[in-house]
Amino acid sequence: MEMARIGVTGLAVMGRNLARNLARHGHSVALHNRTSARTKALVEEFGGEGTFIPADTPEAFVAALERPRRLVIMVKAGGPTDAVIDEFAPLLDPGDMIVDGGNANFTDTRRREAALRERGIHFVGTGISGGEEGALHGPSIMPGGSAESYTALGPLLEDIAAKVDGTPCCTHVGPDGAGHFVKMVHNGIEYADMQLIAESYDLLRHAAGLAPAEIAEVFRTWNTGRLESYLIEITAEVLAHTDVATGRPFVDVVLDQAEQKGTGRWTVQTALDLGVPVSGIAEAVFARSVSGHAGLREAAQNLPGPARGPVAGSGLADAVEKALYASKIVAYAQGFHQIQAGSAEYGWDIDLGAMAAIWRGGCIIRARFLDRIRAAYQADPETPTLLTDAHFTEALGDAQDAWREVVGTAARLGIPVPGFSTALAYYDSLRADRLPAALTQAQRDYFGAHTYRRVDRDGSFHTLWGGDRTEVTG
Ligand code: NBP
Repeated sequence: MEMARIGVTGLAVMGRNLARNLARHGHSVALHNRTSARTKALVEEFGGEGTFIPADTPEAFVAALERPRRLVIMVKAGGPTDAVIDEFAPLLDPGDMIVDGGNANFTDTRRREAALRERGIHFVGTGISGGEEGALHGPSIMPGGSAESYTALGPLLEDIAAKVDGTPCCTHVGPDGAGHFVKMVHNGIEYADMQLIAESYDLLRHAAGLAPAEIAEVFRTWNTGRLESYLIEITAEVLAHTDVATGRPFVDVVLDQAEQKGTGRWTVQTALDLGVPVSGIAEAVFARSVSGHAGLREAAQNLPGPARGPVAGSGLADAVEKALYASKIVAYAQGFHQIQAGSAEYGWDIDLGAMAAIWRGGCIIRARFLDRIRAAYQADPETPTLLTDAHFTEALGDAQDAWREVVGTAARLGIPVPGFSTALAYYDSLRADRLPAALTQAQRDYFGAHTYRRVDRDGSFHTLWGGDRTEVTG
């Protein structure tokens, strides 16, 4: 009987395209899906693309796999993933590998990895970005799990990953949940990037007075420069599109209420637990949340605001480009800070430059810019923040006047720019010689005797606020 090098269970859009990608690269693929109609449909439609071995039952599927077995799960994250693991794990032997390519929460991945490790099974939580098209033509792949499992899986995953300058957008991220953690932060950064692009559009529309088709041209131009990226490219496409039914700009017929669920929210929740200020990602998640509160927005429709009208001057688009680039540097610096903190907390030893390298292609945030980040970590792997890398410091310095102007203009016109504003506030907070946190600490000591530290000597202190205000050691 012919054996398969790898198997995929869960053949909805992602699993199906991943299986096809593997087959197109010459790997024989065993196929399984809870509802076997999907398995049949795949073989009928795409059977000619490579060697597929369809299986109707978990037993037949497992029996079709070469040893050690490589089994990829591509089902809905959460309960379904646990259900599939419970179904398949008893059929596996020590040394076999289960790859979870779904969008799992990294804490679930840590739990599953620990439980399966006890049985000698490698559980490889793997972040996969690039959506449906990426899964078929080359995604960015972020596998966690043991280094041993990567030896067996890496060559296959690198084969099907996107390539940039001949380098696969796939590398072993680190043990247990590291892969899903990095995928989570990737998605958080994606939220921030999209929010900054949305604010740029809003400013060009309502401050510069440009029409969507004109803004599409601005984005097309930006896409030939340092902002070149998939997200900028598709923004131009969307803005240039006209709604067939009404003849209006497509962006004007789409309901302006976004959802925030899953990975963006997890990124912020995890950042709070780790104590990492990812304000750019948080503002992006909150911006979607605000947009979705239709009743709240309706109730606030008549709140007073300034008159809105296009501002004079043709330099606004250039200023917005600078503000966007500077804010983007901040958002990415915050995301990488979170990966650094997660890596330290969980002992993952993640190579930050390698993460930037595997995001250069295949994934939603793919961009020329990521090569700069890779280079920054190559120059100084221990850098506490990307902002102090020479290239980024220069770009921020060059952008800062325009950045402040743009945030000021937005405030004057009543155009919300939470992403731009918070990025600038973060930048100014890090730069500040003194922060008003000193006053905060003093207040806390006043009402709660929480103590404070002093600038001029070690130790903690408390002032007897209710008494004679002498200072005692805390
Ligand atoms: P879905 O997330 O829509 O899941 C559908 C698949 O899960 C089907 O194969 C379905 O089987 C299976 N399934 C469910 Br639901 N419950 C099951 C259970 N209890 N036991 C066994 N199988 C079960 O598919 P998708 O959009 O292809 O995404 C797959 C994974 O990849 C998800 O975790 C997703 O978050 C992740 N992801 C998706 C994208 C994307 O762009 N779509 C990108 C990156 C990652 P059935 O056919 O029998 O109902």
